[in-house]
Amino acid sequence: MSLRPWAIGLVLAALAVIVQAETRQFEMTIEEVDLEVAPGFKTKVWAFNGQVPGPLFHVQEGDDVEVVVQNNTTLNHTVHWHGQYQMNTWHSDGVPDVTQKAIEPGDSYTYKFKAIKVGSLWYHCHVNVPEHVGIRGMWGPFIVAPKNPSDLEKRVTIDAVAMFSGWNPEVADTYGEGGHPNEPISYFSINGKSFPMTQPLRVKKGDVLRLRLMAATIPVAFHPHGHDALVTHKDGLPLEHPYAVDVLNMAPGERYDVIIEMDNPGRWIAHDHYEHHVSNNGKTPGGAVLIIEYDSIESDDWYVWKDKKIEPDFYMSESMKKPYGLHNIAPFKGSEPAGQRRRR
Ligand SMILES: [Cu+2]
Repeated sequence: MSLRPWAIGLVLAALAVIVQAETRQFEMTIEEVDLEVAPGFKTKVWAFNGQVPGPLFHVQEGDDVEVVVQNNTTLNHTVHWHGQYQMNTWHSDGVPDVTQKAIEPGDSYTYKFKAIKVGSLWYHCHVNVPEHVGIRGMWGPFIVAPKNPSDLEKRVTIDAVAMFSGWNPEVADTYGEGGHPNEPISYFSINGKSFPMTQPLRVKKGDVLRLRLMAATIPVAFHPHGHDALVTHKDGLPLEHPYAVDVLNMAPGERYDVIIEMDNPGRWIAHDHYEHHVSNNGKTPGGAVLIIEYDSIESDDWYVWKDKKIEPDFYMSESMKKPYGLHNIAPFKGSEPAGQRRRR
């Protein structure tokens, strides 16, 4: 029996779908560095690839992911891939003493899983979570692109990631301390920086902004001025009925994708509406604040960011446009640690 040309075409198309899933191999280290969060405030962190947030993972639905994680610090860590289903790969779920032995100093561990769940996921350490995740920066974004994006998703012109976290200055210099209930979290940041060290989000009229908001370690009430935000996804999952808000509440760990139509030229603040989250250790202005700048608006002499040095990839928008892979983000890099003090 000989195959007709259309049948051969069908077989080739089916094969193309099967081989489309790629194996993506990555290496990631954990480093001890100091992170400058706000003017005059640095804290010791354990940083994935030396940066906070950790590097951006961007893969496609169905990809097989392998990550070799090398621990270059003096304490144990793991990586939990928050949101991944880990079908038949539960040894890669990253929970110490439950799914693996923690990665000891100088050792590495290889995580392998299939990226089945689509959307805005993240990853974080799962050892002594209140300290390692809560105040030492052990978290980063993991975006899984759908094979068939919705019509709304196809309209997006700017894809941006914003991760919210808090910091405790009282233990900033001392590894092994902090992470206790009711500890004094008094710095609040977006992508590891507090205003005025955050960055503007630059847009033009007609842009469709997709903001992937992630409440990594603190509750957040996100409020963009001048615009409504259409909530389209919760924890990566598409909502059957997207809804519009002007304040979005997020509990720690939650992620929401919102789509904002850039239809109102101006200079607009977008901030966490927990009042003390817009301060730096009690002083305003500060905290989890960004500004949406339309390119058609002239700067003013009195504008707080008139001389701002722009980091175009601060919201990972540049990296999100690159081919799939692991992307290090330069402005997230920590610095050489000073004055090591460690308590075990
Ligand atoms: Cu850790």
